[in-house]
Amino acid sequence: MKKILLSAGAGLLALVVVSGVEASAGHDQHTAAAPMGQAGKASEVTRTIEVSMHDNYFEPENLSVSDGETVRFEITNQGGLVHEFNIGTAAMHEGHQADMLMMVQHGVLKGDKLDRSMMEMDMGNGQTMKHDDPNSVLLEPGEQGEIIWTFAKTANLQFACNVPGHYQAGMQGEISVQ
Ligand SMILES: [Cu+2]
Repeated sequence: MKKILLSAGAGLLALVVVSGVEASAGHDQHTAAAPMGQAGKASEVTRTIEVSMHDNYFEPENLSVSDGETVRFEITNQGGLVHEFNIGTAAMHEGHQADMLMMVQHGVLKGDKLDRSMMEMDMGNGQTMKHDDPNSVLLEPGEQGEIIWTFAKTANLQFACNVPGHYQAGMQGEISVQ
């Protein structure tokens, strides 16, 4: 069976949404329908939201945005562990948790450290464990990241950390799109 190694986030999302099957690499989020919105342009940003990540919760706890709004998220990891900020539906987060578990099993993600050189390595099947999709950032303690996202009306949209155990511990919040 062909098993996906972290095409992660949006690439995975497009394929999951469209076909409901496991993806084989491929980043076709630009061609596939993207019902939850899409990567936004800096020139279209109308609001900046600061998000801080802790062990194991987000601040703020929930978000409210408008349909069509482009938001810049400035994300800071203030915790002592690696955390992710990922925009997706509940089903997408569940799928991404399997990818992140693989990152832990391969030693790419170790508690408070990310082996970024290992994320670039070919896993022997032409795929890598890269984590570079536009709907997600993965940060070590103290690191900062940014996402620019244009929202579309979506059911069950959430921001979440899919590092194993963190979602279940409470690292998830609702994004209501008005
Ligand atoms: Cu986390």
